[in-house]
Amino acid sequence: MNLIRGFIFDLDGVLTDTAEYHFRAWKRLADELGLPFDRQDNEALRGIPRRESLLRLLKGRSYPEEQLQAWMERKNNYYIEYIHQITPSDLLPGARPFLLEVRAAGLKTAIGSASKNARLVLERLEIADLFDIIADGYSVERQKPAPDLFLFAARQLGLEPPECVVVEDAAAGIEAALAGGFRTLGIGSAARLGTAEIVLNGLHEARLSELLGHYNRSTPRIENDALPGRTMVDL
Ligand code: B16
Ligand code: MG
Repeated sequence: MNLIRGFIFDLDGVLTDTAEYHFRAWKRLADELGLPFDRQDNEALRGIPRRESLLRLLKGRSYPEEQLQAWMERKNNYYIEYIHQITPSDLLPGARPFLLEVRAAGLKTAIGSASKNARLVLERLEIADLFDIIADGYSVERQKPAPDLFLFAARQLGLEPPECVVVEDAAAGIEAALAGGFRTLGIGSAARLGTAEIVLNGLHEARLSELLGHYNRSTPRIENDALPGRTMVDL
């Protein structure tokens, strides 16, 4: 059995909540294009890369590549405008203490985010120095739900997938982690993340010793089949 030696954190939705800023930026573009877009539509874009998000917003209608690029750039400019407002107070509850606890325990830490703006967000949050490596929207071609980004992160850390816990808020991210053979910790609703080994409402509920106790004494497949979406209380 592999002991846990590292944690790979998704960024948006796990360490900070940029979903609101993505919503405002997509909404502004959608309004300009006269397209419907609400918060529910935005929820479905969690963890989904920029291009795929735009295609969903356009509801399958096809446009020339230059037009798509121009709209993506416009949305991203709006998004960057919003994320410049981010400060360390935008870290989600429990994020910093848990990161510090993981590092103090001698475990490795990585970011595994689909976002091309991940570095800027980490700088604004003032936590870039808490990660050994950063895997972001520039690191691999195939995005979540392909496992490539997390495999890239594990390789950079010098670890095997079963030695890493992937912490994710998106179904596409949990799917990617499971496809790569990683251990999984879902953040958010169990309805959305039921295939994760453990699901918590947020990192404020995470207790490292209990999590390690769980991951280090079990194998992922048995847990996934038998105990989908366990909470900290069940451990
Ligand atoms: P960008 P994560 C994802 O980040 C977001 O959840 C998703 O909503 C966004 O479209 C994607 O990054 C791409 O972001 O436009 O900044 O490159 O959850 O993987 O950290
Ligand atoms: Mg996310």
